[in-house]
Amino acid sequence: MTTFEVKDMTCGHCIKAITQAVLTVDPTAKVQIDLSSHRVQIESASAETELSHAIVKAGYSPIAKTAEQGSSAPLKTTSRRCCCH
Ligand SMILES: [Cu+2]
Repeated sequence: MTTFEVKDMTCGHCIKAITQAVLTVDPTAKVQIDLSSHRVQIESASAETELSHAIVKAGYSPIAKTAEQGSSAPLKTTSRRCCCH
């Protein structure tokens, strides 16, 4: 289970975009998103870096939440903003 915090995920469109991005990397992945806490939980055989790259490509800033090291710095996003902005 990989958990990301995605602060710039703000609406249903964001959820759809992120889910699509993850499924592009791994079509068998299970994606659970909690909009109020900005959490994206992914059950996938793919590496965390692959999943986070896919989310970044979709235009968001995922922060990996790993048990060992807490949170890492957000990855640099492209200039594209969330669909709501
Ligand atoms: Cu949105």
